[in-house]
Amino acid sequence: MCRKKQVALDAPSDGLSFLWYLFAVEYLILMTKKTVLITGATSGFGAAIARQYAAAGHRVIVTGRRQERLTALQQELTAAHGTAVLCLCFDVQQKNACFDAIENLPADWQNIDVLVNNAGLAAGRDPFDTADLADWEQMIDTNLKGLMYMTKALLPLLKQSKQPHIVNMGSIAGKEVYANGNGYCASKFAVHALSKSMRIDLLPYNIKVTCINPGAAETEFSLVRFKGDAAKADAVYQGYKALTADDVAGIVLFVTSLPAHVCINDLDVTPTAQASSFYVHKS
Ligand code: NDP
Ligand code: 8X3
Repeated sequence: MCRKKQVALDAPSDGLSFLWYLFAVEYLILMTKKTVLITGATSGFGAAIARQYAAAGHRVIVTGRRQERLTALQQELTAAHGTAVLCLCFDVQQKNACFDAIENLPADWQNIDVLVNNAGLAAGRDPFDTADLADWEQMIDTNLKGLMYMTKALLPLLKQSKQPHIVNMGSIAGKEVYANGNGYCASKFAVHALSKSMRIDLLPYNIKVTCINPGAAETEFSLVRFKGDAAKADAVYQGYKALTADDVAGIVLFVTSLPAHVCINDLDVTPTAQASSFYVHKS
């Protein structure tokens, strides 16, 4: 809207110059429009991130394992903003599926500027000695290996971008270990370490890397962690105002909208009522 007003104010008056002017404005708009790939966009942070990028005029590629949710999101965003949306349905635990999805991108979707490595989960919250091995494997395969596969697969395309940025969804669980957090905390400590490592190794390519470390946010996270036990999941968010998916999405949009020479490397964000993994003020 603002851009149109600007065109009307500054447009030259003779016909040919006006056409060139329109062409230049369209070109500038195209240059500022990014293509953003978000993993885990069928729920929570990922869906909110896709909505906020679409609302800001960017093109989005949304991924996840639930096709029906991807299709619904695509229809919603196209209807609301006229956004071009590409859905890719696959499991980030499957190495070949990650590489196939990226290697087979349609030609007009290969100019990716931002990768948001968001797909992830906590499975269980049990002491180390009784924790389920399959839960550990799923968390390591998704939160860590899935993130590594997706980043490796996307790097050749990101290196072509003029404004490349990788945003990794860490957690305060990747900064401080808490009781019974074992496998989940380990996976998020690894995300934090990898983010720092990527930041160093990708310096020559001008690729920004940001690790965002949220505290408690009310999404489907706890429902997944407690394997569908809604009462246990709801209890996590009672007695204080947790973060929302939109709060975190706004931060992702913010960190990827900074000037080219500015990079936020690591960002912790918690509800005001939460000081750390250990201290939550509940009423
Ligand atoms: P949700 O459960 O609401 O969303 C998780 C998303 O990850 C879904 O879209 C899910 O899609 C996707 N996902 C999970 N496993 C896979 C897989 N194997 N392959 C592809 N996609 C997968 O949780 P949140 O939005 O809260 O979580 C998003 C990220 O934020 C996670 O990495 C989580 O660890 C992190 N986080 C969450 C916090 C919170 O308190 N909520 C705090 C700090 C970090 P689908 O099931 O369709 O595959
Ligand atoms: C999710 C936040 O504190 O439940 O990563 O681990 S916490």
